[in-house]
Formats: sequence, structure tokens, C-alpha cells
Amino acid sequence: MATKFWDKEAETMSRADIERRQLAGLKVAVARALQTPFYKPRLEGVGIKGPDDIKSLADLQRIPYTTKDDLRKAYPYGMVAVDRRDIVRLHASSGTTGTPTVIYLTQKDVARCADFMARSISATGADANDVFQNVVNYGLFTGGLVMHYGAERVGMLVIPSGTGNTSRQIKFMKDFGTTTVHATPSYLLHIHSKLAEEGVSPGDLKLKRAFCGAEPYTEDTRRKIEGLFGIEVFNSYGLSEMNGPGVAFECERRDGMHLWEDGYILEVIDRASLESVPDGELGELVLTILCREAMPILRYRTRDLTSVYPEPCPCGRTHRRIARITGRSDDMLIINGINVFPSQIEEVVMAMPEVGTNYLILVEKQGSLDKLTVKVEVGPGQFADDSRPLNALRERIRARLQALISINPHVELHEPGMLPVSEGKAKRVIDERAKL
Ligand code: DLL
Repeated sequence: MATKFWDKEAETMSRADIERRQLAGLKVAVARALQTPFYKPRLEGVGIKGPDDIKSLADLQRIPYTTKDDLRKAYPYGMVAVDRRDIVRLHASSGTTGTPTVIYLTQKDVARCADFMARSISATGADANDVFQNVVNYGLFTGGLVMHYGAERVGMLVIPSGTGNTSRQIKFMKDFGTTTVHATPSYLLHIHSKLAEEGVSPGDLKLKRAFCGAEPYTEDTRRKIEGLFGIEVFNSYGLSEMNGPGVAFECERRDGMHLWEDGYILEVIDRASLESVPDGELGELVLTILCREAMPILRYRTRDLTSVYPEPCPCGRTHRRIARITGRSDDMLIINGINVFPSQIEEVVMAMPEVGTNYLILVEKQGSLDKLTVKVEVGPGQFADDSRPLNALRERIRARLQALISINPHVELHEPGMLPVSEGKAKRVIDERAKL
């Protein structure tokens, strides 16, 4: 399969060259960090007083981890390393409560984000021939503007349609001949469920591919979207703290996401010991950003769970791949003492062909015990006079879930369109116990 490079030299450089770049980048990042009220005492406390104290990449291990809480404590300007007048943009995380986590970009940072994004987009095969509909929020969320700038850099025709007004999204897709769409997987499924109402079938569209990210989803959900639209779905990973999308992206092989190692140093750690785990083993992703002037962040604990692919990718890119994010360490539900990740439930539900495009997990207290309810929308036309097929489906979902998570859940089946939809990140879990 011919692969498209945006910057072949950078994307295929040898490991030795990547590490040389990383060491140089780390020295610069440390020098910048020492300019900030937050990092100066931290770094000096471990004997790092200047960039020359970083002699090899192993010195990274001397630097303490940075957490989301640290970012909140440094709010608003405690981690800024440049003159205020050099900052041209800020973004903030989508957290719904408390102090937001904010990141800042200089002109050069904005350009670098666009470059990493352009690499990512090109790796999927997209180019200036494509019409690109950016169906994500254009506000403080990085998914809108950062993706937009990258898509323009590649030369695609960008429709900055933002989220919402699903019937208009479908009209744009049809009228402008959209070939590539960027959306959360949950919203893209919702768009599919509305096609028929608009009198449009997937065959009427020119859609070839979708970039899906910003929230966890399983391989079955990917396959479901691919089958429903007849397109290819590329997994896209990023977080505001690391400039948003464009951190790691799937290439045409759609098997693991290349993490751009000349822009980021990646570590995967064990959550208990905080030590690095071997390639292939699941752990928490820790990232150090090398490609940002305005706001250095060193060894950021993302809370996202992944592993590094041990083998190189046949596409020729030398930047290592990370596996699909299986969830966040703080996502885990403990139900009657048993650990359950929402992704395990999604895995069962979305693997069933009868299931539609939406589901919801509800956890409540019932007496002294926890009660798990999984609400699932079925595909169109399945609620009929004969309830036996649905009863059988309900029982199959229940039994498979019980086998996988060792909890006997209540399963409710719903007609299409009955469960709440979000246009951005889906809220899949409602934990009523938290309110007690
Ligand atoms: O979601 C940036 C982004 C925008 C990524 C568009 C991809 C596409 P935040 O709002 O800060 O930034 O949320 C970051 O979302 O730590 C993960 O937990 C989750 N996340 C992002 N991409 C994926 C993915 C953006 N592909 C948080 N799979 C991250 C699973 C993802 N989870």
C-alpha cells in the first residue's frame, strides 16, 4: 500500500536521530520550564538548575511527574514561559467542574500544531483533493481549531461546520461532497441514525473516511461506523495539555497510532509503582511536550491507559505506535467490589449486529448493594408485536456481560433515538451513587 508522507524525513528518521532530537528538545523544554514559577522550584529541588544538567535522556527520570492538579494549581499563568505578548491563543480542557486546565500557544506553537496535524492527516491518505467537514466544537476545545489549521495546511477544502444541527450537517455532507469528516465516534453514529429522516442513504454521500477521537471507543464501534457508512475510520488521540489532536494518529494501516516522538517523549508507567512498563504492556501514558514554547509540560500523567507496540509499522514511519486507549485510570467503576471499565461493556454491546448506535451505563445504590443497568438502543424496526426476538437479544447481552465482567446487569432495550445524545464527547456513564 503506497503511503503518503507529509514530511518524509521527519516521519522516517532513525531511532538514533529521534533520540538526538528528543535530547535537544528536552534541554530546551527544561530551560523554558525553569522560567516558570511552577517548575523553577521543582526542577531546582532535584538538582536541575539549567539545561546542561540534562546530559542524556535518562535524566528525564529525575524530573517529577506533573498532574492535572498541578495544572489547576498553576492556573492561570503559573506555567507560562514566555512574555504575555508572545502568546496568541489559549485553549482549555473540557472538564465540566472546577478550575479549567488551560494551555497557551505562541505563533510558532500554532504553526507546529498545524504541522503535526498535517502529518497525521496525510498518513490517512487524505490530501488536497478532499473536502473536509470538521464536526467538532470550535470553542476552547482543541479539536476544532487545531484540526482546522492542520487540514488547511494539507490543502483540503475545510467546512468549519462545528457541532449540532444534525440535519444541516447531513445537507452539507451531501451538497459539498464531503469526503472526510472529523467527529466524536458517538456523534458520528448519531448522524448515521438521522440519515434516513433526511432522505439520504450512505450511498448518496462521497464520504471515504472519518477521523474519530476525543473519547474512548472500541474496535467494534470502529467497525460498526465503518460498516454503516461504508468508510474507513482512523483513530486520533490527543489532549489539550499536549496541544489537542495530532499527538498520535493512525496511518493507512489502521493498526495503532503513531505518536510523533520528535514532538513528545512518551513513557508508559505502572500506576502503582510509577515505574516504566515494557513495550506491549498496559500502563498509564506519560507525555513530555517538546514542541511548545509558551507552556512547557514535563512528564504529564495523562491517566490514559495504553501500551506501546513493540514492532515497527510496515508503513515505514519510525515513530512508535500506541494502542487504542482502553479507558482512563479514573474511569474505572467499582461495582459491588468488582472493577469494571466502561470499555468492557461497550465491547459486548457494540459487537451485536442488532444493537443500534447508542448505549448508556447506569449505576445506582439498591439497599447496600450496587445495581448496574445497561441501556441499549436497538437498530430500526425491531420493536414489533412479537417480543420474543428482543427478549432473546436482551438475554444474550446480559449473559455475555455477566461472563465478561462477573456482574449480573439489568439490560434494558430501547427504540432508536430514545437515549440522550451528545454532540461532543458522549456521557456514557451515570453514577448515581456519587450523589449520595
Ligand atoms: O479530546 C483532544 C482531541 C480532539 C483528541 C479531537 C482527538 C480528537 P481533551 O478535551 O483535553 O482533548 O480530552 C483529552 O480525551 O486524555 C483521553 O482521555 C480522551 N481521548 C482523546 N482522544 C482519544 C481517543 C481532546 N482516540 C482526553 N481514544 C484524553 C480514547 C481519547 N480517548
